[in-house]
Amino acid sequence: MKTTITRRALLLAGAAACVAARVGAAAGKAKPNILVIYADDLGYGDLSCYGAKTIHTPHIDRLAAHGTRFTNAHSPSATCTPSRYALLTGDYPWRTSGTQILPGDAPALIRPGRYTLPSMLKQAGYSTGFVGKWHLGLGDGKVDWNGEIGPGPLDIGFDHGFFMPATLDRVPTVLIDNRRVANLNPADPIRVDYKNKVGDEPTGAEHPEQLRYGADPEHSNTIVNGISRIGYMTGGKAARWDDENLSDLLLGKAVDFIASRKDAPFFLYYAVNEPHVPRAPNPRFVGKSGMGPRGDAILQLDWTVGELMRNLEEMGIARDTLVIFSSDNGPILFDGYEDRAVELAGAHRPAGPFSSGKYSILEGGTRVPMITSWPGHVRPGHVSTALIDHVDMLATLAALVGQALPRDAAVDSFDMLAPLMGRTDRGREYVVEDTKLMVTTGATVASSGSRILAIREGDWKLIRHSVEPQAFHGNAIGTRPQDQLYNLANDPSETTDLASTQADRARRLAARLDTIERDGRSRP
Ligand code: NG6
Ligand code: CA
Repeated sequence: MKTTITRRALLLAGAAACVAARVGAAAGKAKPNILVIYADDLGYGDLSCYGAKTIHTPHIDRLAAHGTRFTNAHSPSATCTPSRYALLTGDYPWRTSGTQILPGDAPALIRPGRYTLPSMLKQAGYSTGFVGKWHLGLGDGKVDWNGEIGPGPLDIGFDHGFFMPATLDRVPTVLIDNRRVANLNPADPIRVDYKNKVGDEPTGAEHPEQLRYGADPEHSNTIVNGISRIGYMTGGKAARWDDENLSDLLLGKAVDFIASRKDAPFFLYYAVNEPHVPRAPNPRFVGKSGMGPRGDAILQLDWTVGELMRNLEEMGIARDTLVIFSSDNGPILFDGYEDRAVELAGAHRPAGPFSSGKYSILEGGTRVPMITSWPGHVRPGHVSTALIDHVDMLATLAALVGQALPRDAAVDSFDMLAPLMGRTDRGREYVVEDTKLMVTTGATVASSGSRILAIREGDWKLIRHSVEPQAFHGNAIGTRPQDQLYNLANDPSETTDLASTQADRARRLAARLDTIERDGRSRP
């Protein structure tokens, strides 16, 4: 008798738990694992699921087939640091003046104690990991690469980090394991300088014959693995990454993190490098795209995504994991290195139907591929037209895990959970697009260009006037001394300026952009 009651009680309790779990999920309080895969300079047109014909990305296409693919997703900015800043803080990057492409020795941009995407998830009980490209600054001023490095990811909510300080093309070309450079031999200390040469290692400017491909003056400082970089470094020989194997190494670290945390909810921010310059994919991808190193790097990225998904399945957690795949800014073919990306592109349109790409205020700068997937939760095989921005990730994921945002945090982040799940195509009413150019002086880049903003409301887009240069590394910036107005519904490549024929609309949009800027916040 006793046994029966116990069994019945257990059954009832079990059923109640199931219902509670389902109710919780319906109320947006489920706690899936969250895997954000953030590509670097991948364009809207670079994937076959987004219409690329000459490049095939079967693994990412499969993610899209099982999930929702967005056609109106925007990165917060047309360059890396500002987009990542907004992704992690929920604030528009242009609200803070120093939010621009950072040198490899810049201090931490997101200061300790700041409310961030990882700190929010940590409060919600997640273990929080970061693997890959940082590029958000480290330390308080001058970083000592031979000691404890901080503040950094571990001080803004990540409890684990294995990462590159800045970009593939910037020194120091070493990896940081939590707070210390990995594999550093103390007898061979690292020194870094962005102005003057340190040590006696060859530079690209002095020894172009040692390079695997030529580079422009900004990328012609210290040579590491036959590739000249931005900035000078010496020492740390054993700690330097090996470009061809870096992607595999980071994948291994991402999988290790997942494997060690898979029994409780985890958040992994996996910031891959492909197809950012310098492109040096693993030999198993070389020559496979027919488009040179850039295309081969995209194949490497696709394979990497496939491996991650395979690992999630093998660990039995694919059904409990929300995957969000996107890119930090639009594409660029030539970005300082003569790797023949321009010559070998053929008919490939890296920004798809949009104009320009990275650095640009035109749509190619920030209209990026974005795919979400979570079996049983994200609508499968759906193509969503919802307008959404990576700045929304903080409020959206907070809604998912049931965390309330403090009033003064994530001031531009909107709860886009329903569109993220593919439940509705109603997204934001508007997004603000952003870019900030650099002024180059000799071998150093002095980031002092002005901020260029645009507002997109529905199909309409207003680009605010600016006197910035017209092109950077071959990509049109899209600025003019007067405001420009485009209707993206029938003019996605922004060729017909309607500012004078629709002056009222242009004025109204310009005023709205001014208000969003002046108010200091846009989240209600
Ligand atoms: C620019 C570099 C470019 C790239 C970019 C950052 C020059 C002339 N160009 O300053 O090669 O490194 O910074 O790219 O130095 S991003 O994707 O991280 O924003
Ligand atoms: Ca980038």
